[in-house]
Amino acid sequence: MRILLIFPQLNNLVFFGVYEPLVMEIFSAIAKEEGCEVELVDLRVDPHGCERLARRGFRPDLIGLTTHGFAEVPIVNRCAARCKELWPSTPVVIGGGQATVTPELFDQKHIDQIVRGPGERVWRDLCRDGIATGACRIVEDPNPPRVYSYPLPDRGITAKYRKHYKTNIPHHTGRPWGRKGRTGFTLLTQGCPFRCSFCVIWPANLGMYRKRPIAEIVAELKSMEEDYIYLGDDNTFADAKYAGELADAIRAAGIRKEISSYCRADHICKHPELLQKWYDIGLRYLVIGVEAVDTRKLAEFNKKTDQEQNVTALKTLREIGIFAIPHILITQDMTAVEFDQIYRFIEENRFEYPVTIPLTPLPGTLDHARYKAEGRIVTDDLAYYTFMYNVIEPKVGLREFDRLYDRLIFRTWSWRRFLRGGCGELSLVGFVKWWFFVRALIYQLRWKRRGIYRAAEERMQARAGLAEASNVHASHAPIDCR
Ligand code: B12
Ligand code: SF4
Repeated sequence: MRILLIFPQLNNLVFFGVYEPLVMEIFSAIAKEEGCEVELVDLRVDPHGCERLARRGFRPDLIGLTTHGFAEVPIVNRCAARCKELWPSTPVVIGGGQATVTPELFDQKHIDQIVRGPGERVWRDLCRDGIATGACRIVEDPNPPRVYSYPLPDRGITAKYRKHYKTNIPHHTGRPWGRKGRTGFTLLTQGCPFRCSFCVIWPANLGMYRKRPIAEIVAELKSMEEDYIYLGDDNTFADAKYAGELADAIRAAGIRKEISSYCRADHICKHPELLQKWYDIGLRYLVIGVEAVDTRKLAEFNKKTDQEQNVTALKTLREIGIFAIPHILITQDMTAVEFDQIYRFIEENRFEYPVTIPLTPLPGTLDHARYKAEGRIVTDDLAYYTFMYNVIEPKVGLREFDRLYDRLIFRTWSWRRFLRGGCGELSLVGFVKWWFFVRALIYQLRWKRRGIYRAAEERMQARAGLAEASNVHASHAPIDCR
């Protein structure tokens, strides 16, 4: 079979870089093992790639498309429709986290099969047996393997785009290894054993947490030419024994890379020696899900951590020499005082790259179900679900919330913080870049937020209309004489 793999464009300004389409490299390797011929188009860097292939006379027998996130749903639908224009008789199959949580949002007219959850085995079967035609089917692997195993990703298929895959975050840290540039991307695990209320990872992976065989990871890291590796896992260190053995194997193989990954605060507190071990083999950046700066809120998120663990984990990372990139959720119940608390936390901890995200209720999460039931979601417009906008009715009102949020960002990237030494090891050049960048970003957000305010006004009018109608209805309602 001739297979076409497509990675869609993303719906947003992605300021931290473009990472290789790993899932497509994995699927290319599987397809080739099954004797297929494979072409890949990464629409992020090659927007007219499909048209070019069609002009060249390329006719695929099967098209595989991945879905990334909620904000990409219309993009994926447009892409599937375009594929059907170019190749009307070729089946289109989609899969990925978003296909898993909201298969119903995808355009079943132009999509022949939607795969939910882990897809490596389903994909192999498709490459081997082809796809049954007829109405769109939603399928999932009935018995996904407990171990997440796949062949060495086919990085030859992305060689033509390779120069574009790099991180944009300038590591102007003054450290010898600090630089920006070419980035490799891989995974050690898939999914997460925890159940945080705001998080889409566990629904997107059907609740599973799967680890890759250590030998497979070592072979892959060895084969990767980049010195800087992004581990896109969600919870790399959940199994400390496994993570420890993996670090030992990486060291024994003589692999030396600069690594960034993700970790929970409690794992760091329980196993500081594990983080030291990973530092020794190159772990330098760790996104840590701080989420909130008080324990009550962490309990509301079902995060299963507390503020003391947050503080201890950050201290441990500093001592080891790993850069902590904290992710902090800005929730809609926050008052001005709580915004100040977040700022103080950022300043006290001297973070180089703090990330403050308005809580975004993604479909599939517990939070989405909750806010939907409470009628507090202001807009369902997917363009606002990129972790940059507030789409829930806040306690202090929409415009005031946004004002407080912008103020937090401006204070975070203020000369005051930098000159007081509050930006850690961030260099002057690095700071200046961020200073300009966040200002441009906030002005762009302000422009786009007008759509949210309009949606909120329409909702208010609709509510007022409904209330009026029900009053009229009540005054004309026949008296119940029973
Ligand atoms: C890598 C990544 C990116 C990359 C982009 C993708 C890339 N390769 O370059 C970068 C870093 C640029 C990025 C950016 C963002 N991302 Co992102 N990203 C991820 C991440 C960490 C990994 C995805 C991935 O490639 N996994 C590797 C593959 C192998 O695994 P997989 O996708 O699960 O695939 C398996 C199955 O799903 C299935 N499958 C997948 N595709 C297909 C296709 C077919 C045909 C079949 C049969 C099966 C199948 O089979 C595979 C094997 O089992 C995920 C989190 C995660 N761990 O999933 C977040 C994630 C997808 N990103 C997310 C977000 C929000 C963003 C940002 C908006 C964040 C921000 N504010 O800047 C940005 C911007 C994106 C935008 N809208 O503009 C959210 C999406 C939430 C949602 N549902 O909307 C996620 C889930 C993170 C999170 N914790 O919430 N991201
Ligand atoms: S936020 Fe982190 S720990 Fe919580 S469920 Fe998501 S990936 Fe797991």
